[in-house]
Amino acid sequence: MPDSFEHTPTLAIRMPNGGLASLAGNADPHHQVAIADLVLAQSSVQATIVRLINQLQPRLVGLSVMTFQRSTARRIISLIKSLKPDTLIAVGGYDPSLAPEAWTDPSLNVDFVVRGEGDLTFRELLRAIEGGGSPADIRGLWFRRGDGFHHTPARPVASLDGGDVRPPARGGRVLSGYTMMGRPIDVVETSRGCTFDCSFCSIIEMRGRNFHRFSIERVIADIGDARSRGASSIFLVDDNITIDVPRLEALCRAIVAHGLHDIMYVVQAMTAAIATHGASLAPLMRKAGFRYVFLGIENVLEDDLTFLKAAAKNSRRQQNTTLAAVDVLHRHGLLVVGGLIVGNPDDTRASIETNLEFAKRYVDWPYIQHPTPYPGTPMTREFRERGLIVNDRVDEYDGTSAVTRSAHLDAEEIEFLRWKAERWMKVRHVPTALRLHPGFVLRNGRRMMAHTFRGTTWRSLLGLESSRDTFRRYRQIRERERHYLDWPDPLASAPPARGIAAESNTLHWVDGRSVSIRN
Ligand code: B12
Ligand code: SF4
Repeated sequence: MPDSFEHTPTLAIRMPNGGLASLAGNADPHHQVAIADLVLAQSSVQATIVRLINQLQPRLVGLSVMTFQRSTARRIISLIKSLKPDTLIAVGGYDPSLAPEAWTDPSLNVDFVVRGEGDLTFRELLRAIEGGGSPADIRGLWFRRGDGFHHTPARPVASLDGGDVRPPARGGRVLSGYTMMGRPIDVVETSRGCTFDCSFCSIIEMRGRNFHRFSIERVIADIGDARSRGASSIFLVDDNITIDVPRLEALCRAIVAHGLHDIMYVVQAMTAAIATHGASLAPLMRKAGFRYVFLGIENVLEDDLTFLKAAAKNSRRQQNTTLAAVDVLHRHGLLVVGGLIVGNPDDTRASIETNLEFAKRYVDWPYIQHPTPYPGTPMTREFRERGLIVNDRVDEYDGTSAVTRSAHLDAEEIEFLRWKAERWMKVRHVPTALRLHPGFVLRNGRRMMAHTFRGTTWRSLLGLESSRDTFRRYRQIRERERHYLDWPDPLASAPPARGIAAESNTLHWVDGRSVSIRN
């Protein structure tokens, strides 16, 4: 998908989608697989799709979709079908996995919805298409037959140590330009899953509470493969690599032993694990080339942490570990990307400002979001029950658009508070960014600032208009940015699929149509 969001502007950050390379690596080798990460062609999405479809004449196109990318995905499918009507369409990733009913409307032309991990399901699907087999025998699949969608039992999560899930095939990428502040970047997985159950996170509904590891040898070979293709920066996209700290330490040692520590690593981590093991872990990470650690702080107030069910992963002996984690990382020269969530159901202006103040003082790069009701999360149910969801346009579910209100503040006010404070936190990171990526910052600093402060005019700079006016202009710009291609959304005139009848075999659309589901 081409859709990006506020904290990863494509001017500075364009990362590959790890799921797509994994699918390519797990297709049988005689297939020709092309991977098109459309974030690399954000300003020419339509032309790029037309070119690729005409050149490659694919038998099947698969799309990897997050919830906020739904509308773009529908447009892309419609465009592909107009160019080559016999193309089979598969969708996978978090949104189709957790809201498959959103993909079954006949006007969308989706043939297959792959739920959960796709590596083996997709491999078997290609075999079935090729050999005339029945999709009914493939686990983890919804498929169209006649005018209805049928589904097969869920596929158990893969245990990653047996070699069933083969390494990614990066060679299939047909677009170029992946970057993290000017450094070529790639993504590598070392494990999948998490044993926690934070209420805002999709992981539990996606795959249950479990943790599976790839062998260190495989991870090292995978990093080597990424480096041999030019990567000098790697994002470890594990759901929660800090579930097994001794293994992370072993990985750091192996990175150094194999001379792969000239790469700059970025990783996501849990504050309790870092606070507890940081004294030994952080120096090892630094030695191995880790630089930015994305800390899932979520919130610095206990009531909010309880609501987010994130207290367990952020506490040690009932004490919040955030400050200790930030401190130990800083002492060892690591930079903190601070993941916080503001706008929870009972948040007041003061509680949001406390969190923003914390971010201002302690984190190097803010990654502050609003609670977003993604399909299937416990948090979504709670927001719905309390009647706090004010926006059901899922295209705006990008994490930085507030789509829920709190008991005390409306959604716009919540977003305004974050937006106003966060821009200046980003400015404070400029000297560090200049030190780490001098060429990139010197070349692009002005454009980066223009992006961060979009909506600002001379009038706002001179104080001739209020920051609320600037904010409104920013939101209009952001709204325009969401249109990546000039092609109609096939569902634009029909209401989106909602209202799934829970235990029934028939999905009912709001407009009265229905599709049958076979168990
Ligand atoms: C790493 C990561 C990121 C990285 C992305 C780096 C990159 N380019 O890959 C960063 C930090 C930048 C990021 C940003 C965002 N992310 Co993110 N991210 C993740 C994370 C941790 C892992 C994703 C991953 O790469 N997994 C490894 C790969 C191999 O697995 P996978 O993608 O699931 O793919 C497998 C299956 O899903 C399936 N599959 C996937 N696509 C397809 C396609 C087809 C055709 C088929 C058949 C199968 C299939 O098969 C794959 C192989 O098994 C997840 C999950 C989590 N625990 O939080 C969230 C997650 C995916 N992110 C999410 C969101 C919302 C975002 C943001 C919008 C906001 C945010 N929370 O930061 C932004 C948007 C980014 C953008 N496009 O602009 C949500 C999605 C929820 C939803 N319902 O849409 C998740 C689930 C987190 C959550 N909130 O619960 N993210
Ligand atoms: S610890 Fe991280 S990956 Fe695990 S449930 Fe919480 S937010 Fe999701």
